[in-house]
Amino acid sequence: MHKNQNFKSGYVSIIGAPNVGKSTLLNTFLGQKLAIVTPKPQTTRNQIRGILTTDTHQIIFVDTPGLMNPKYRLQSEMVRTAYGALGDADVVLFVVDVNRRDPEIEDRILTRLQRTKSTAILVLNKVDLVPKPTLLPIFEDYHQRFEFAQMIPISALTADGVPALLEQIENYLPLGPLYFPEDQLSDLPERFFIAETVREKIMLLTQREIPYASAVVIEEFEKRQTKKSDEIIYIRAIVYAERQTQKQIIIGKGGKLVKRVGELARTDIEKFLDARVFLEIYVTVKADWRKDARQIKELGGFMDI
Ligand SMILES: Nc1nc2c(ncn2[C@@H]2O[C@H](COP(=O)(O)OP(=O)(O)OP(=O)(O)O)[C@@H](O)[C@H]2O)c(=O)[nH]1
Ligand SMILES: [Mg+2]
Repeated sequence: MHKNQNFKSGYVSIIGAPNVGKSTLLNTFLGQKLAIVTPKPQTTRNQIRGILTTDTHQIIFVDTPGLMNPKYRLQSEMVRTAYGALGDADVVLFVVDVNRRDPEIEDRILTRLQRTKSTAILVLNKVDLVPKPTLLPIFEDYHQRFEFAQMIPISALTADGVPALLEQIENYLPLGPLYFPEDQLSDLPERFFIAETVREKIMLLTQREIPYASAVVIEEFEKRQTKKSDEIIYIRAIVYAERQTQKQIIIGKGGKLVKRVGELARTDIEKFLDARVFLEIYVTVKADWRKDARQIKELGGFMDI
């Protein structure tokens, strides 16, 4: 399967504060929606690996949870998970939002970067939101604080600058084998992405604490034949809330909200699986699951996959 002796491959970790556009960037690199994206911070809870293979290289991108000051157990697990992606990275993309900077978190991340051997590239994201001249002092500032291999302005949303960034990443990749079959998009199971899709819709349709107190587990995922012997994929998702009141809000009046979650999620899942889907969603309560290490593993589930 080795294409030629100049073939390059490696791990590229995407880190940064919450909401800076890390998951959007992963999706733009892949040209496909893999990681969920919402306007709310702390959307991503796990390492999301996406594989990009061309004739000359294979890159395993690792999207991570936003780095923050953790206030409860789930958040400390998210931070641990994010820093965990620094270890084996050949290249680290440190993503910042040029429109909204967070000096305290950035300082902490730079201190961590000092200790890694990986090539560090500064990615100035969301340049579509600011006038060009405002970028110059930002470049200057980072230049003083850390020796980045490159500093590259992009818009993950419009893909502006992303091809140039990809070219730089390729430059810093080591020679290496094809780690995964060339048509493989991720090494994570389909169930994970299905649960994430349902969680994305809940995050989008609910407010305040509910987006953060919700978790989704896929209990059943099975191919079935309908009476007309068409094939349909039957999926049962369980949504966990921390309180009875949250559960009621997620269900909504007459089941209206959960129905909408189901409709939106099903459309995305059908696209993702390229199949017809029957999606059933149950909502249940698991009090304070975000504070309990074992439950975080079960419901947030995938911390170590
Ligand atoms: N205007 C603009 N918006 C962007 C850009 N990149 C991302 N966004 C928006 O920023 C918000 C957060 O994007 P995400 O990709 O979820 O950010 P993230 O860094 O993965 O966030 P966490 O998972 O919470 O750490 C979403 O509303 C995106 O649409 C960009 O280049 N320009
Ligand atoms: Mg994210």
